[in-house]
Amino acid sequence: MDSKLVFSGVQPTGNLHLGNYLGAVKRFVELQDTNAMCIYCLVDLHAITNWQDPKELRQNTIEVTAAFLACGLRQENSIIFNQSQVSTHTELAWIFNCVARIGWLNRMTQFKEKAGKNRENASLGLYCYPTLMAADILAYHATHVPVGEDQKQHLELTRDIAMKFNNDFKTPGFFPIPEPIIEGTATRIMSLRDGTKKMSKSEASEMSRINLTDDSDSIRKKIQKAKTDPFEIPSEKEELANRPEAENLLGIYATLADQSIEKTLEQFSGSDFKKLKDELSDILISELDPINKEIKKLLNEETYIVEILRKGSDKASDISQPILQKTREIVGFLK
Ligand code: AQP
Repeated sequence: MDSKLVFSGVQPTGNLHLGNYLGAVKRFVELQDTNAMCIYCLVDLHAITNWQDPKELRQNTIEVTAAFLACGLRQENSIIFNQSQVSTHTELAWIFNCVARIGWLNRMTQFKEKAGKNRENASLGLYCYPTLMAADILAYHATHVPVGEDQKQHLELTRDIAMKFNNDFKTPGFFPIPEPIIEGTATRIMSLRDGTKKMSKSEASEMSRINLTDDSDSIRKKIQKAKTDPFEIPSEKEELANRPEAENLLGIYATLADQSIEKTLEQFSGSDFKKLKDELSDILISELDPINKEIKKLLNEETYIVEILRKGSDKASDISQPILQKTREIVGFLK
């Protein structure tokens, strides 16, 4: 086992989409297959920062776990668990609420985007989401965090919290300063309907995203209807500036074909979008079809999934409880 300790989480707020898969879960599987210790969490406490129907939250937790397994995560190699089943996260989050500064939280762009104009009516949980995320990561002394580009600012806040805690309590190095892993051509997959917006579970239009549960016909239909522009595919990367939809589709193709954007442009330059869309549909279907079939199979095995989460939560508690106890001592709480 190498010295890396990897932690990341996904909200069980709906079906995972291509952005979650390429930006996060596929990376999780690659890291699992190195020698690093990997801990992956279904962050249901984060999910409830926006109201969730209780039945749907439960079902989504099962479904996203099934998607994790179908993508290749294995309980033998990674700890897979459910955040609300491990109380360390909320206890540490409270301590971090007292370390983080309001000014830091006020700068978080995701809160501004998600709260929108009706900020006064957003939940307090949505506002302090990043301190809970810091607790998720630091409760395990995680050193590396694979995430999509949208989580970069929250990771920086986690680093600031770790540094301030270590400094305030004169415990240098107690919390490691975690490194984000935001790499590759798929750190920000954009909506199929608007290349300036990220692909997201909460976007109203189903046509804006490819879900891991989509069958081949829906994948083909969504790609055929994806927004494009009237120009042909260029030969140079620079010519993609101001063509966000073209850049997005080519980026997805490049990632799935495991090749550079330059090589992808060479392959498609001078052709219209039909050729790109046809080949993109084919490559997407060959990647996602086995995952889709496996998710369906696993959804018939709910007891097995619930058991994986329970065992994972026990292992996660075993690692994070001693770190919480040490943190309590450092802060000055009685045993
Ligand atoms: N479009 C994306 N491209 C690349 N990576 C992405 N991620 C999310 N969207 C993209 C990454 O997926 C991981 C899990 O995300 P999440 O479910 O915890 O929350 P999110 O980022 O808020 O995802 P959504 O789909 O956009 O949900 P809503 O609509 O509820 O906000 C993270 O590592 C994230 O970076």
